[in-house]
Amino acid sequence: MEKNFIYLLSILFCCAILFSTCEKILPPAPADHELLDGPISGLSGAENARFLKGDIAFNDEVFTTQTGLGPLFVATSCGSCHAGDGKGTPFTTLTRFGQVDHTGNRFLHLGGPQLQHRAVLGIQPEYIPVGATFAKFTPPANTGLGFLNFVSDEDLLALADPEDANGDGISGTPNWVTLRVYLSPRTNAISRDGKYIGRFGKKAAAYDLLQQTANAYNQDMGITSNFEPHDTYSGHEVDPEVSNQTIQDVVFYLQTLKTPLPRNVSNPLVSTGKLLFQKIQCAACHRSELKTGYSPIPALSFKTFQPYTDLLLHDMGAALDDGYTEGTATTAEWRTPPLWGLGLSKNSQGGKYFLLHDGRAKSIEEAILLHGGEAQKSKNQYQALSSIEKQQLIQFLESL
Ligand code: HEC
Ligand code: HEC
Ligand SMILES: [Ca+2]
Ligand SMILES: [Ca+2]
Ligand SMILES: [Ca+2]
Repeated sequence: MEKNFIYLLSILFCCAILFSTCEKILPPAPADHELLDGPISGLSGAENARFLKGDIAFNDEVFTTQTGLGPLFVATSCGSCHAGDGKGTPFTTLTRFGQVDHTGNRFLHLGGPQLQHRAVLGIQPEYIPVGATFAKFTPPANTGLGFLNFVSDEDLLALADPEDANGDGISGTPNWVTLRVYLSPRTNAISRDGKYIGRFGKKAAAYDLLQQTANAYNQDMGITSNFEPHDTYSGHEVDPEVSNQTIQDVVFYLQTLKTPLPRNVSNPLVSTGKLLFQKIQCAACHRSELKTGYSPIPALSFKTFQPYTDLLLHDMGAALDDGYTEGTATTAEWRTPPLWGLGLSKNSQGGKYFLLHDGRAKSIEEAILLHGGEAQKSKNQYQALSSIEKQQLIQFLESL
């Protein structure tokens, strides 16, 4: 009897511990304005249904050997790296390798540019060849991509200043990329020497969301399609393992993912911080406002939005130079990342910040302090702010 009582007590005690630790481990369910996954408003019923189909393919479809996984791969589903469509962590990085000069990638015959460090049973995974330099990439948040996709080339070129004609030390340039055979140029596309303006990926080397998607299936999961039919292991063309329809549904899903909503906008610290952001030149690259041109999706057509990017490449200095090039992007050049959703990025990063292309910055301030090159002057101005002004600027960034 007494034994049983002690037994019961210890069970109760364990439960209490379990519950109290669970409370600490499980964050409270996020409110709607804190969620990134969800469609933009203004979609038709048919468009919403298509969004859902893409959502399922993106988040729920986990590939296995039976459904075509590999033989070389990095992960088994889009959602495993892009959880909740938020930013990923250093545990979900991709590695790409090449060399320091920008003569094209000399390691393509050795599995470049992307490393597949996993393989199905009986196949040797890849390793980084001797002599290759490499960069690590954390997954970006996939929010508001449709808006970025439908900004006109003309608008982007108007933001570029390759020769720094206005002398502010900032010279954004587009990444001019060769179109994959299955891509067609967007409405009113501008081309130079047969190349077009890339806008997705951390070096802006992907032309559009179709390229990004077909490439991710192929390179990240070893899933071939009519668009990217070559098996990454054998190099041979093989039958498609994902349908055109599914790829197009995923593209539609990415295009119609909503934009993060700013929070605490009426807080005076936040509005002062916003003014400082403009004043110390952050907004010269992190452009607060862009607009879309025509889009076949009416909810994306001719809209103004606040992404805090110019989608252009900037030389960020020696500290961020990984010795890896992509398209016309040199080793120290990175595309300005959109800052919308910055304050929410911790939600998908285990409550921590992992910022910059490889997640090396553990706080917003650390990310700013790693800015160099074209952003050196702006960084200096940040360092010259009073500690109260720094707090205001960071509160503004956290409100995005
Ligand atoms: C192994 C992890 C991983 C998997 C799996 C993965 N991604 Fe990504 N994704 C990344 C990383 C890392 C980047 C940044 C790559 C770059 O900058 O070139 C990225 C970039 C993107 C972007 C560009 C966003 C932007 O802001 O430019 C899109 C869109 C995207 N992924 C969609 C997908 C889709 C669709 C799938 C599944 C078919 C997928 N990803 C699978 C890691 C992953
Ligand atoms: C010359 C253009 C330029 C200027 C000026 C600039 N940035 Fe950036 N910023 C970038 C680029 C490019 C990156 C990405 C670098 C990388 O990933 O390695 C970046 C990254 C960031 C990040 C990390 C975002 C993320 O998602 O990882 C933050 C935060 C940021 N900048 C804030 C600022 C602030 C605040 C200022 C003003 C003090 C500023 N930036 C000025 C171009 C610029
Ligand atoms: Ca396969
Ligand atoms: Ca490879
Ligand atoms: Ca300039």
